Amino acid sequence: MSEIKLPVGAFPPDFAWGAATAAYQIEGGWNMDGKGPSIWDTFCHAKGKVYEDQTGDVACNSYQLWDEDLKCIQQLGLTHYRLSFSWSRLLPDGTTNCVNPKGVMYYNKVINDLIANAVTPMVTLYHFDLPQALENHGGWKSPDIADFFDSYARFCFETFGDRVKLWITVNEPYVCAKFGYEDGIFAPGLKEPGTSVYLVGHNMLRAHARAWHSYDANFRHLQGGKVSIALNSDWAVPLDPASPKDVEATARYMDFILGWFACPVFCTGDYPETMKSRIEARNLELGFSKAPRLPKFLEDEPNPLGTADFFALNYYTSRKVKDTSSHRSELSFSGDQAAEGVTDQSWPVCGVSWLAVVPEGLRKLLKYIKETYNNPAIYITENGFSQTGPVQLEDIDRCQFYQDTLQEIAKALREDGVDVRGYFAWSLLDNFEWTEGFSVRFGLFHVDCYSAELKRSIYRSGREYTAVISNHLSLSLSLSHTHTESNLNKEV
Ligand code: PNW
Repeated sequence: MSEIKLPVGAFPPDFAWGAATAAYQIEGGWNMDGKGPSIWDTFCHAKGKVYEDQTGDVACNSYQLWDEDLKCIQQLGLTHYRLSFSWSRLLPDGTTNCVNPKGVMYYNKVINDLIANAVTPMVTLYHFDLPQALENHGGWKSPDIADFFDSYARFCFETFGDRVKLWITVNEPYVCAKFGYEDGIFAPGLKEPGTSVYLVGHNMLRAHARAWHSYDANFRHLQGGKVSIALNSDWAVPLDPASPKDVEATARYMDFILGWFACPVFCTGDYPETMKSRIEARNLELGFSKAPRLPKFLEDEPNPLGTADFFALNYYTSRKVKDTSSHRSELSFSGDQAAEGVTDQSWPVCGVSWLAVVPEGLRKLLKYIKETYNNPAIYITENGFSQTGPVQLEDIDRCQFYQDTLQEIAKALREDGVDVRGYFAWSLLDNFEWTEGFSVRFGLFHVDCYSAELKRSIYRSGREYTAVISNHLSLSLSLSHTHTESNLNKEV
């Protein structure tokens, strides 16, 4: 077996080696044991939304097959596992008025099994699956959502925080807001261009800030954990580096994806100037004078500034950016952004068309985050490579991808001095890839979601990742022995 080769000592001894999943994508059991419906149940059950009308009703059936997932985690030798809680499995109507004991039991078992196997859990509270009952109340567009989310978060800190020390409040507010409310391709499937996207993003930041402050004030001194928000970002470079307009558009592109959330949390407590000025200019241009599209953070509630104990980054791909500010367009997010991202001919595409494979973009993005957001501790909470068409367990191109990506992270650590603390491969398992259903596979383990057994089979990339982790751990162990020995010698 060929092996992923990495420079000796490239990663710090306590580096987190993880894999990630999300509740709706793997659990199934959509209406079992008292779980309430979520917006993804509703979205998939309406026909014509998802590839071949597939649903997450069963998915990998991790709700009943957790023991099988645990075996996969053990086989890989992960030090960390990132999972998400299904809000409506714990709180069927979204509120703490009614707690589902079976849901609490399920996640208790998962967490306890992980810890018993020396695997550190990282838990995401919200990965796209809002309880339908809260959607009926106005969902993420309602200002009340921050209260509901805060109560849910407190409930989770109280119930699981004695054992869970790494928390993510919201996964990818950009994707939730843009795909769910602008493009309508994710639940709840609304197409309200140029308006709801900002309101939803804003309420996600408000909800996140509330939950972080709750943790900080009530749980941190007892539990000693860390709380953040997972932000997805492309890496962007100007299409024509000699064109000042493309250069400016590239900065704007980054601000409209990453800065939108990272600037309020890590820099200023407010949205990037580029966003504020572009949206203002477009309002004038289009004669839009209704309520402000980009909401303001109010003085009388917790500000997002400083509400992340580490930087959680999901990176998948890169783009070349061209300026589109002279294009005519209706009210829309992309009209505000006025920057279009295209892929380079030389970048291979894996599986889905949006996923150009650009591992060196990750190193550049890490350096950009270090420089722009005040040198935070960074966990790469998602990164992966998809496969479509016939299943290939000998996924050599994915092996190459992990090899290249880990090399780039090693360079970021050693040459650029970026404080990278861990890496979570997306994903532990092939799973329900949202609008693409089961047609797109990201797993380190293959799961045949069309068969009743839902057997897990390791890909070659899974075996190679295992070797990387075990090489790293044995090296760190032997280094720490030498250290202790030399310390002992000194003391003598
Ligand atoms: C992430 N894009 O979403 C999610 O956090 C995962 O649940 C998902 O399975 C994974 O990436 C792979 O897609 C994204 O089109 C979905 O740019 C789409 C995009 C980015 C992230």
